[in-house]
Amino acid sequence: MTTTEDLVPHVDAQAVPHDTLTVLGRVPADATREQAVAHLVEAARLVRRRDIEMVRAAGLGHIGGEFSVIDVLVTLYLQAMNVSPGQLDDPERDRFILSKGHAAAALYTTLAMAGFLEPSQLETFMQPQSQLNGHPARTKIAAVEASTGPLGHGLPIAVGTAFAGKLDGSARRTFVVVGDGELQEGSNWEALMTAGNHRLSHLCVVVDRNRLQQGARVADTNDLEPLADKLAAFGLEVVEVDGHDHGALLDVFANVPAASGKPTAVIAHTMKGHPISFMSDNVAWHHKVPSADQVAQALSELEQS
Ligand SMILES: Cc1ncc(C[n+]2csc(CCOP(=O)(O)OP(=O)(O)O)c2C)c(N)n1
Repeated sequence: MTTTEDLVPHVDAQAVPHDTLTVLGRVPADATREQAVAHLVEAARLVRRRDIEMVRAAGLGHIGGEFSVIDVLVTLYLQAMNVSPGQLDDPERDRFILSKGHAAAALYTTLAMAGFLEPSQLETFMQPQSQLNGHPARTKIAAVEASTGPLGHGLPIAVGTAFAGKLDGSARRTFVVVGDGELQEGSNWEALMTAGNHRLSHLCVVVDRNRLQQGARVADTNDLEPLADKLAAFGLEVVEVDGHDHGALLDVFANVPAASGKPTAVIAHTMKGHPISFMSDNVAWHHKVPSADQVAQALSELEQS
């Protein structure tokens, strides 16, 4: 990464063209598997379109780690999780926490795609007085279950949430997404130890294993491998999956809680910036803001994807 690439350009939000998000909503209950996957693929494409426009308009954001996690978010909110906009006061709803809170724009866009936010609200992303901060705040958005941003906090909150569900004898599940770079924070391992020890079977920890963090590869910073063995040693049921394969993700999430009674750890192998050619697996795109030409190229690639 060069200093020039890391500069945040000044962007006139009014001058940035954007689409209104087409809201597809949840996968219909009577959809075949093929229809469900097609629905999720199209939703993820639309979410990525809107996300990159939002980041360009705000002049801020974390587009690389947003594009790596969007397929997971869309699969959870549009099909796998038992939660809908009318259900936010239902104690039995499934819970979701985005521990890698810097990917907030991906969460907001997915929430809008699932009907939890008005598409017009997305236009306010990171503007003064907006509810849509650069990191999600539970005091501002009803569908956000936990405020996150400082790495290493969301997973411990999720473990507490899942523990509460267990004490209640509830069937509700708690899903949490952590970044792989984030897993270098020790608080995560304390939380994982608790989850394993207390056999929090209704907890599902998804690791967005894109192998990049801010400004470096994870392996060159503090290597996590052997990650699956470590998670298993902490008492989790470990599954590895292609984090961009909606069908495979559906199967994995349908298996939570695991028959073993252990919490589930899903290592979702993803690519930062996926599927944009100039962003994919490119360390420069952690929080770089695309130029107008780069937005146009990305939108054209998404059109063809
Ligand atoms: C405690 C803390 N330290 C540093 C940061 C700044 N920061 C934001 S994102 C990031 C990299 C995170 O890497 P990873 O979890 O792999 O996220 P991804 O690459 O998927 O975006 C850092 C260091 C932060 N948000 N919180």
